Amino acid sequence: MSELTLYLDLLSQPCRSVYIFAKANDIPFKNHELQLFKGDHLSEDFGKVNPLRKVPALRDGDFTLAESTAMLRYLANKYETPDHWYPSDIQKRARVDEYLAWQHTNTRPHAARVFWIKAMAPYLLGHDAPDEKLQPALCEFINTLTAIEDQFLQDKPFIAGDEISIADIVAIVEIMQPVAAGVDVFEDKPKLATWKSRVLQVIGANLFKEAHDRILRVKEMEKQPPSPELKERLTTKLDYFLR
Ligand SMILES: N[C@@H](CCC(=O)N[C@@H](CS)C(=O)NCC(=O)O)C(=O)O
Repeated sequence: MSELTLYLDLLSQPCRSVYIFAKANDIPFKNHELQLFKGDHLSEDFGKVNPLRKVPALRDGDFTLAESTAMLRYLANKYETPDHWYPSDIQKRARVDEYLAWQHTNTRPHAARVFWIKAMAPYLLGHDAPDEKLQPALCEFINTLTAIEDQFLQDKPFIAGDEISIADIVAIVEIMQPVAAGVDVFEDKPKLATWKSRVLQVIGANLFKEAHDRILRVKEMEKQPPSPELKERLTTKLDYFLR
């Protein structure tokens, strides 16, 4: 079998999904760590792996792939992981696909917006973002959590039913981004908190902790101001979230 390389920066939500899935399934891979803050993804070499210059990226022999959800499906298919991760039953699989499609315009951007406003703004600007920017972002994110509880989980243990799937991994790592910024996401959300415990029970608390180690220490960044180059690069992104 060809050598699998994953290009990852575990500060990134989609990277953590792919990392956790590969590790939880004992899929052998070379971890090519990139540091987005150092601009590693802008190098010529990385451009050959992913011309979109985003992480995660995957190389399997001569084959390269972008987009975390495509990678999760590829790994599940190629390594024939236990069926529950990406079920062969077409209706269960459709449930997984439903969340994977929905999150692109819901959990992912809403969690990212809270993270950027609450954690990245103080780092880049040297002070908190105005509350009138944070509150609507939090509101939007909380509505997303309610939708996950009411529409996706309903009364099931996991998104696709009785067993964990890649949709649960994608959801939990997205939800952890605002947690890292200091938001008490699970307060008043007992259903979500119980679901999180179930997910951790399957993937293992140690793996979850290891994958989230850096992001959960992100507020420590504030002690050291960004370089002018980093500040310029990230401020463009912050402006987008503060729009
Ligand atoms: N939809 C893509 C998103 C990839 C993405 O946006 N990655 C971010 C990190 S979370 C990135 O590489 N950003 C670098 C940049 O935009 O310069 C996926 O799920 O893989």
